[in-house]
Amino acid sequence: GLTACDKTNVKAVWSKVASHVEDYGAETLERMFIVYPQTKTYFPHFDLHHGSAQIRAHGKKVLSAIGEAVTHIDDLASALNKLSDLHAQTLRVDPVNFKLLIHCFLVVLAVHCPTVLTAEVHVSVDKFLLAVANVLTSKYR
Ligand code: ZNH
Repeated sequence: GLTACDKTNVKAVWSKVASHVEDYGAETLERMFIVYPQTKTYFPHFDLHHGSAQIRAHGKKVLSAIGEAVTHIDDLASALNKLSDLHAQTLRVDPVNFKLLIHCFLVVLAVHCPTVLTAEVHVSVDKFLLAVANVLTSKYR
């Protein structure tokens, strides 16, 4: 599980991310679609070109949801309950894709917040995002 130190590290990172959720979210998704094109199959109804308003809006939603999870880091299961239902019952995103999204987000953090993302903080953020992904995929069966 997440240690007290992990939680402190994640909150410190989020203080840098919170005012950029749309930009960082869009960049995360754009990287994911380019580097792992199989992830595009979940978005047949989206305009996936560079600068797409749909990508920006969706990126903002995803990172805002992660921000909510940071706020409720001690109770991820209830904070993400509705999103967990949506991903399990309606979207049915293969869990492997969460790792791809997490990887792309870590790259975005490394690009935009290089001084914050020490190896130790990287570990904490990775653990936290895996915990979020575990909740979102916990109702699959
Ligand atoms: Zn998801 C949706 C979050 C992952 C796919 N998402 C969504 C939303 C949110 C989210 C917030 C919105 C909801 C509403 O509207 O209500 N996700 C999220 C998160 C994560 C995720 C936080 C991680 C961590 N997803 C994911 C992945 C994928 C996805 C990996 C694939 C690849 N999602 C999705 C889809 C959708 C969503 C498809 C729907 C969209 C539209 O709009 O249509």
